[in-house]
Amino acid sequence: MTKYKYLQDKALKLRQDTYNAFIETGEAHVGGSFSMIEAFLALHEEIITKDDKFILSKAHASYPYQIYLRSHGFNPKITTHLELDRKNSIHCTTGSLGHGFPMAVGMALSRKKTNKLGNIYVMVGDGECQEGTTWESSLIAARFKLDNLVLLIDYNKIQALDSVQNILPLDNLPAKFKAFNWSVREVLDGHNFEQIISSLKNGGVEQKPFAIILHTIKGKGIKAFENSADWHARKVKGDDVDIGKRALGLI
Ligand SMILES: Cc1ncc(C[n+]2csc(CCOP(=O)(O)OP(=O)(O)O)c2C)c(N)n1
Ligand SMILES: [Mg+2]
Repeated sequence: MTKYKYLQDKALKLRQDTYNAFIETGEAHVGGSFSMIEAFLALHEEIITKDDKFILSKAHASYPYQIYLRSHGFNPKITTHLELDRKNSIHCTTGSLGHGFPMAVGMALSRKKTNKLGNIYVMVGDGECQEGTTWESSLIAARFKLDNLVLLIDYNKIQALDSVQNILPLDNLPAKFKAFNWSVREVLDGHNFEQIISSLKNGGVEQKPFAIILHTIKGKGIKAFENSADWHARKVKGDDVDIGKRALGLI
C-alpha cells in the first residue's frame, strides 16, 4: 500500500462522482477535468490551509472542483464554468481562458502589499497558456517577487480541438518560466501523488513566484477517452456511458 493510497481512493471517487454528474446534466469536460484531479486533490488535501486561496483558471473543469467543495461543507452551484461565490470558496469568476491567472497575480500582489499571510494557488491549462495574459502575468509576478503565488500548469498537451503542438507549441515550458525569473518544478507524472506533493512542498524559493508543470494525461482514468481532443467537451451518451462506467468501476 502506498503512502498516498487514501488519495488514490479519493481520486477514483471524485472521478466517479464527476462522471455521474456529467451523465446527469448532459454537460461534460471529461478530458480537462480528469487530467487535473490528482494535482487538485494533492493541493487541497495536503497543502492548502485556511489562509490560502485556490483559483481554477481552467474553469471548464469546474465539475470536480464544485463536487469536491460540496463534499467539504460548501454548497456551490454545479455550473460549467465558475461564478464568483466567496462564501462557497469560489474567489473569482473564471471560464474565459487567460483571466484567472492575472486575477491570482493581483491577489498575491495585494497580499504582499498588505503583509497578509497565505498563498494564492492557481491552476491553468496548457492551451490556456497560449493566452497573452499568461506572459504578462508572469512578468508582473516576477517583477513583484510574488513568492506567495503558485501556478500549477496542467500540461496534458491537448487543447480543445487538437494538440497544443499542432496549434501553437509551448516548446520548452520550464525554460520559459525560468527565463521569466520564476522558480520551476516539473512533475513528470502528474498523476503520482508522491511526486506532486514533494514538488508542492519543496519547490518554492524566496522572492520568486513558483510554477509547477505537471505532465498529465487528458481524460486520465478512462483509457478509451485518454489523450484525445475528442473528449475535450464531448457529451457522455450512448455506448460511451458504459465504457466510462466500466473503466471507473461504477458497473
Ligand atoms: C478566451 C477563451 N477562448 C476560448 C475558450 C473555449 N475553450 C474552453 S476550454 C478550451 C481549451 C483549453 O485547453 P487547455 O487549457 O489545454 O485545457 P485542458 O486541456 O486542461 O482541458 C477552449 C478553447 C474559452 N473558454 N475562453
Ligand atoms: Mg490541455
